[in-house]
Amino acid sequence: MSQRPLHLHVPEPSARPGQRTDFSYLHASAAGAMRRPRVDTAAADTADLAGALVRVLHDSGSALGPWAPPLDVEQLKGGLRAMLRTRAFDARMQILQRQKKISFYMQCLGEEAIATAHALALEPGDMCFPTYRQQGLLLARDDIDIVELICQLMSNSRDPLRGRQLPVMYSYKRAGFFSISGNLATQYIQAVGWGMASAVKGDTRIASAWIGDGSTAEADFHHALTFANVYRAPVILNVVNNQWAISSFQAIAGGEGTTFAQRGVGSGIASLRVDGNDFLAVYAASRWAAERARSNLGPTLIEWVTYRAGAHSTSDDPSRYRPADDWQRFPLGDPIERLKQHLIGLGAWSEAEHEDTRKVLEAEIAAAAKEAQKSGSILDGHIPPLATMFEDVYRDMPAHLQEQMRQAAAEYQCGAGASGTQPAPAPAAQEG
Ligand SMILES: Cc1ncc(C[n+]2csc(CCOP(=O)(O)OP(=O)(O)O)c2C)c(N)n1
Ligand SMILES: [Mg+2]
Repeated sequence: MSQRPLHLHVPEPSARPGQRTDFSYLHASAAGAMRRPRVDTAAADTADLAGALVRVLHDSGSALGPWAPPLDVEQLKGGLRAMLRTRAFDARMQILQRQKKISFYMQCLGEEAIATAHALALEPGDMCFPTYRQQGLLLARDDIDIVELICQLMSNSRDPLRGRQLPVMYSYKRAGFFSISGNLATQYIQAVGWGMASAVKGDTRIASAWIGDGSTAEADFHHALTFANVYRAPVILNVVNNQWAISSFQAIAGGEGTTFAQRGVGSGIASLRVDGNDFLAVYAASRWAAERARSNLGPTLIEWVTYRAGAHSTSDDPSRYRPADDWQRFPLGDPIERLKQHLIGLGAWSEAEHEDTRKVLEAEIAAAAKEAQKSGSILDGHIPPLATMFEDVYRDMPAHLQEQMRQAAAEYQCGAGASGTQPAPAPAAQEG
């Protein structure tokens, strides 16, 4: 028997700055190669789909195989526009953060297809429980005022959340967008609970839960899978595997040697591993999962394979821990470029139209940012009145809070309900 000392295995990415990542670990299947089972398939029968990669868009731009969805040209153009809008929004907000008008920002660069195509696959009334990287769920819609979104980011006097949430942690009940929590993974079990409640009430609305690769290491992820499986909750369990959790490679959360989708199969849940940079595959898999949930066939876990092209947040510098050319070399490419090539291949789009659309969207967002700044920013202290922090918890404010509000008003000379300039700007947020 061996007497050698024991040791642990600590997973490492294949490359660090200055080296070249070996992306063979992704095990990407060919476009069109994976079968599309009936929606009432048994969880165990999805094992092959949880280990491979469902893809529709070929490098040539053609849509291949049984997952190719029946979207018409106008819907495809709408999807491309939603992705371009999301990217333009992120780019502008990144600049505003560097100008110190926003304390903190998180981009979804390179991941735009996931939220925007998923939004197209849901029905009004369904409820998403997103993370901070699904702004595409909101930006894909025309009924969300982007000026209001920017006011939230600026924590200014028109911020609908009145400065109580970190920038990017939006809340839009009417758009089926549950308040984002800074405590990772909590929303996963809440989504399952919401879906169960919908079933208990005999409603027809389904839930969609969101989590990142790193956050699947939280206990809430596993609790959510157990409840979703046991009660066949009407929920889509999205896992966005963008390869990184700040500076931790996805293998550290358990993605080495197995996939996140395979965890779903092991928990008795039908699961798919899907190319998250392929707008058509994202839409098709989301529809498949939504149909299962709506037909009382239970939950579906979908691992979206993508790449976090930007920094984790404005507080992060990825050049310290990963090769700078990773995104250029990422085998699943850029979701916008891929859908663009598909539309050009169909004869429904051109480089010139693409450029024009990009410019129009950039102008729309620049104008919205200008409008939002009229309500101030953290630079000039035009933040919601201090007194508002005592409101909205109790219908009738208890005496001790009334007293604290009075003391705060005396201290800062800003009466209850008064609006206007605060004594000192809020310090810049430093969240991960
Ligand atoms: C419970 C908890 N632990 C740690 C953090 C700090 N934190 C914020 S984001 C993040 C990384 C999450 O990575 P992942 O789940 O892969 O999502 P991604 O940022 O890649 O979209 C960490 C560790 C937190 N907010 N909450
Ligand atoms: Mg991640």
